Amino acid sequence: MAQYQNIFTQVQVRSHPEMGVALPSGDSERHGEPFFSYWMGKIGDAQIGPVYLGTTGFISIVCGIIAIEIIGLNMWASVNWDPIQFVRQLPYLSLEPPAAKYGLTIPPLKEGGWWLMAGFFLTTSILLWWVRMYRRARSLGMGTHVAWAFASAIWLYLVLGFIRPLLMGSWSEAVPFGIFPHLDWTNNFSLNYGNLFYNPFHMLSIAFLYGSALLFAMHGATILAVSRYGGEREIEQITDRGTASERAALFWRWTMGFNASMESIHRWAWWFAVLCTLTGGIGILLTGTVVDNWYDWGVKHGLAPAAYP
Ligand code: 07D
Ligand code: 07D
Repeated sequence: MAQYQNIFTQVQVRSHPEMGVALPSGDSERHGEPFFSYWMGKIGDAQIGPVYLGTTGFISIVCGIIAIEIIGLNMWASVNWDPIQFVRQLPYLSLEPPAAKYGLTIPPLKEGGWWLMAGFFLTTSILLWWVRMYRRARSLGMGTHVAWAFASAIWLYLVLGFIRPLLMGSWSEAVPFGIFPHLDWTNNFSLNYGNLFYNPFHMLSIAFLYGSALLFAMHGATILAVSRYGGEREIEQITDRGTASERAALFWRWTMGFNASMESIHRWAWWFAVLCTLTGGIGILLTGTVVDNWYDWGVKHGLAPAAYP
């Protein structure tokens, strides 16, 4: 019985490496000699590789490396090229966007120019990675759901660092590159615009964030709980509902009267995740452009009390 109370993967497949389906003509070759890793097998598939690199993948990685290089070297320069201080202070170091006086113009390198350049390469890298995901899915004859979910995250990223700063007329509105500095930015953003908690889109985003975690926990737990009946073989369970799927459904109908289906649970998950960053991006876009103070907005619309007691 105990072996079914599993939270780590129990089964590792070992055979000849699976090379994958033939790719359409025009696609590049896959790279690397596949090998097996016991420890990766504990958390996923034991087979590593081959990897598809392709043109967009390659340019994306190059742009990503350039961005990280610019950010890292600027941070290192800010501690006078002291390697020990660089490591010690890394979480606090920052590459800041240009000052407000530069608006949307191109500032001198040391006063935000490097930030602009890093942002350009990071964004190019992320967008090309999106293209790669879309194209790889197409080449495999899959739907493009992963790419569209990623697009929702990219939407929030672009609102934070590009679209909203454009609308506000200044790069200074954008997020700095840095571990704690970007948290300070987040805190200041909320303070500057009258408490983000009163922004209904922040509320929606939080509900979808928490909802995503809840759904993920429920789904993960349900499938593990019926894995003794083969419940993790979800595809078979959709077309031929075996005892695992039936029990999983019955469990939720017993406990809360309603159950998602083997198919619909994944739509629930997709929509919750996508809506988290989609609504979030709307909330950030409205801030400072349409609404200057969310607390005042809340008072006006009967959401917040007029004065704290
Ligand atoms: C677990 C998948 C793996 C991804 C990881 C992130 C980098 C950055 C640093 C080049 C869930 C890799 C990190 C490549 C390297 C430099 C300087 C995803 C998983 C492990 N944040 N944020 C983090 C980013 C924003 C906020 C951590 C990115 C907004 C708060 C990490 C972006 C606001 C907290 C990080 C971004 C905001 C964090 C862990 C982009 C509002 C935390 C992330 C591109 C949304 C937490 C010290 C994680 C923390 C944290 C990365 C944007 C708020 C460094 C790349 C501006 C309140 N953020 N963040 O696990 O511990 O994601 O911070 O938009 O408390 Mg952030
Ligand atoms: C950042 C999407 C972009 C990421 C991309 C990934 C790489 C790395 C890595 C190779 C995360 C690119 C990846 C480059 C490659 C490797 C390893 C998604 C991102 C494209 N808030 N808040 C949210 C809560 C407060 C504030 C969302 C809670 C305070 C601001 C979320 C609380 C103040 C912003 C959320 C709380 C404040 C947010 C983010 C509680 C600060 C945003 C959703 C309990 C004092 C963002 C509308 C997300 C947003 C956001 C949660 C409090 C400020 C739901 C639970 C009041 C400025 N907050 N918040 O998925 O959308 O982010 O707001 O107090 O911008 Mg908040």
